[in-house]
Amino acid sequence: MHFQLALTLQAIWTAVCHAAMQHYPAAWGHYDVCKSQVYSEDGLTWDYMACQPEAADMTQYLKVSLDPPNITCGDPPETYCALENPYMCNNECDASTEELAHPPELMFDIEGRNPTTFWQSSSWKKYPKPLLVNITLSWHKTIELTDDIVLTFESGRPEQMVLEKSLDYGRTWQPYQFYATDCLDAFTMEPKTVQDLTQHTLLDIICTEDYSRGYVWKYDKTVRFEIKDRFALFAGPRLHNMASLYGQLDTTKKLRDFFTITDLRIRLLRPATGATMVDENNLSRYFYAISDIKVHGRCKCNLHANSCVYDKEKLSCECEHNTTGPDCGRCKINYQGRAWSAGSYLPIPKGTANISPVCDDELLRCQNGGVCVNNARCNCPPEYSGLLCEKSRCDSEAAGCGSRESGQPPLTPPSPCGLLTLLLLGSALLREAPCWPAAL
Ligand SMILES: [Ca+2]
Repeated sequence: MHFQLALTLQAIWTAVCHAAMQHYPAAWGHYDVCKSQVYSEDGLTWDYMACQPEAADMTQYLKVSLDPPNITCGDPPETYCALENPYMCNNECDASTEELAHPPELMFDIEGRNPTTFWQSSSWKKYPKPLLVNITLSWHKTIELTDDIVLTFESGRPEQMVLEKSLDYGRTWQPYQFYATDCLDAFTMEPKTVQDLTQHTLLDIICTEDYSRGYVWKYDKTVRFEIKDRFALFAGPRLHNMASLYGQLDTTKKLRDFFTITDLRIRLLRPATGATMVDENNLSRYFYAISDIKVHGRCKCNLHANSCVYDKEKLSCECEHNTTGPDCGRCKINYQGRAWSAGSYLPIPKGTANISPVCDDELLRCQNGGVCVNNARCNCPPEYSGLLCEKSRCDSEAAGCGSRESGQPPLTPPSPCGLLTLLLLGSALLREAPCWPAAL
């Protein structure tokens, strides 16, 4: 009867586990579960899976800095004229008056307000010396871009600019894309668009004229770096085949790194002039103003975390799979028996945590002849029990060694009481333990 009850409980547990398995989203791109409990022939164990945090608006977590630092308008106060109408000079900037100030934070506030809020630079007073501004966005954390970077200009889009990225916290920079009204003239590059790219040239850095042209700037204010169009080269036009993209990301480090950043830098090289000649008598028409910057991405956690926390102005992954570090980039102390490695999107459909060959808990070895199975539990000899087979079964059983004397091995699957205890206590205990006994 006990055995029947055990089977029933096992059936219930299997059903529960199966229900938990259904939690995996069928669609690619989520990976929101890092591990789940499964009941197998060997008992209750953890099933580890590749996981990653949800994509989010990353502008809430960045630090912005400008170079030159005093390039923001309003100190001293200045009056600006409209680009399309030099006689319309009612744009006043005064850093000491809140309503008239245009600090950098206004590039990241919540839009939808009317009038639009924006950062604005000083005007091009020193023409013909170039009006150069670097806007650096720093996360102090590696993040993976998941959507287009979109800049919205209120001043007319610049005639020349470069978007750059860093993967090493701003020590070195690489261009992401060049933007110009005339690519050949500005950068001696042939103009291209993202549509010219193929799977083989996806990593090419191009100069585009798509976002600089046009005097009708009031209706065309955005400058993009097209992430989704690049994803689509592998995932299809509507990103319906993310499996293909993730497969590529898994196997091609360069591709993965391409979408990974710690910092972005917008190098503004020449403001909109709206005409072939710069009007030297009215340089108050030329400046940069940006109302919004969109950067969507997720913390890079090497597929070892499904959440990322922002604490003390710092992002860090909440690591699973016995890993640690801001990016889950190394094994936890005492879990360094084997070399660290990133999780994998493969195999389809849920990916692997790569935990087995990753982090071996050297200090929690199974004792008394127990064998560690898949780094998940200790398979104890019949006469021992406990997390690490450290308990003699005779000591732990109230009835002494009755079961041994009768020559019967311990019940497999575990006794109903043991299983109930597992059900009740297992969740909390298993979180801490890489190894788990075959039976209590
Ligand atoms: Ca704004």
